[in-house]
Amino acid sequence: MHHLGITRSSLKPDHLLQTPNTFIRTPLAGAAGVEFVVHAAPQLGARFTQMTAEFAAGGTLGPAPAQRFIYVLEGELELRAGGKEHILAPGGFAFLPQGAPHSVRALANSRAAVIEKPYEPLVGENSEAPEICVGSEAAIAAVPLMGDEALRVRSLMPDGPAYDFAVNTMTYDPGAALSMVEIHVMEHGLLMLEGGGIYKLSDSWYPVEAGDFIWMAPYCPQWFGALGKRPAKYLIYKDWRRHPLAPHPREG
Ligand code: UGY
Ligand code: MN
Repeated sequence: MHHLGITRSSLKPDHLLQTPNTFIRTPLAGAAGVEFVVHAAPQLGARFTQMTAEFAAGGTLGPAPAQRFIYVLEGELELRAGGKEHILAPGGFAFLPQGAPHSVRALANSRAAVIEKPYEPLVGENSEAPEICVGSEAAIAAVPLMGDEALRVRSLMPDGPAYDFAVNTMTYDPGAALSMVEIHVMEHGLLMLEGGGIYKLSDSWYPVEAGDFIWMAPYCPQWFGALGKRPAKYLIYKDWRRHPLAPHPREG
């Protein structure tokens, strides 16, 4: 089928909208029975990677090159980490600190969002080390954003000085919107999980829907409003709690 070169996908210097009709799958060293759509990577300008991992039953992820966060979209994953075994169903998630031995195996055909980020240790502080965290989104309290009950945030990552990134879900009732255009130093990786709406990125407005991925560079102006008759929900990564002048592991 020909699409005459038409897609909603768009790559600009400070953002990428990547829609499923432009996804290309690739195997990656270390993993078996898994194909990856690499949404964001240093090659794009991002300081983290975000992928969708598509597992055949029995497929396994290899060791992580950095900290790893997994959020199950579909199917069932068996995670072994910290001497325990966990079964992650849709909405289940896990954070594995850099270097934490673990294994991930799909018990059925499965899909998961996988976010990996080189750890930025705290300099000159006797800080605690980040710890393994496994949970389920359904068990996390939803907090209204800036008091707006129609826009609810669930923080999946533990928070505290040891942790250098955050992953949240944001759920918008139909018609709900961010109360302001945000411009901030943190970058974002965003996967639309449900519903849709309009995303403003820099000077462009895009219709977006479940399945789309967005990368926002630091300082990319951003705003979202939900449209339609059902809530819109996305999974969003941001770097967090590190001074912008602190040396980054990739830069030494
Ligand atoms: O956490 C955030 O920066 C979030 N409110 N950004 C966004 O939804 N684009
Ligand atoms: Mn933001």
